[in-house]
Amino acid sequence: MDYRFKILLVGENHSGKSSFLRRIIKNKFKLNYNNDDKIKIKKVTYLTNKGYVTLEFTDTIGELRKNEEYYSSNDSCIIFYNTLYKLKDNYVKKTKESVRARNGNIPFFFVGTCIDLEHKNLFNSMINTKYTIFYISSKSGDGVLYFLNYLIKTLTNDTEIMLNTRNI
Ligand SMILES: Nc1nc2c(ncn2[C@@H]2O[C@H](COP(=O)(O)OP(=O)(O)OP(=O)(O)O)[C@@H](O)[C@H]2O)c(=O)[nH]1
Ligand SMILES: [Mg+2]
Repeated sequence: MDYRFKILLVGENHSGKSSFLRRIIKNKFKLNYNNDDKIKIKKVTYLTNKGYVTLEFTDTIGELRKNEEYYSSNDSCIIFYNTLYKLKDNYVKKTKESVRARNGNIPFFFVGTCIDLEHKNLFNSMINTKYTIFYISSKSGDGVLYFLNYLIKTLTNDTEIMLNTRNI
């Protein structure tokens, strides 16, 4: 059986949304920052042990208001934040309200990026009992495959589905 899901990526400027996509689509990483000024739709199809899974991502830009027209008909939403900073409760609350108003009760995922960087806040930001956070580095690829498998298992509601790829 083949699957198709629409996934909304949100998160403040510099939170690592586009880098995550570059890693999972091209298996590449770029250190220089492109301040995205346009929303981009990117698709990727993976082979799994249960058929093909196509993920269609909407890569938004920092400001919530500019993105609102893209906020509907998604199957899931991923909230990104850079682990150099804290994931702000207020931001999560506002984003969830806005996304839920247009998509109903879709699953949310929290991704903390830049875990390859050494910084004193990382330990603190990992003690977060409110949300389950997936920690990744788009630079090294650490945590990315684990998160993708989890995402696909949740969306397909199939605990046995696994990506066939070794490229991530
Ligand atoms: N070291 C390291 N740098 C990262 C990682 N992820 C992203 N970056 C860097 O952080 C900066 C911002 O990443 P982007 O992926 O462009 O962030 P964004 O969320 O798409 O930002 P906007 O498009 O402005 O909303 C870039 O310079 C990336 O190279 C990571 O896991 N590790
Ligand atoms: Mg971007």
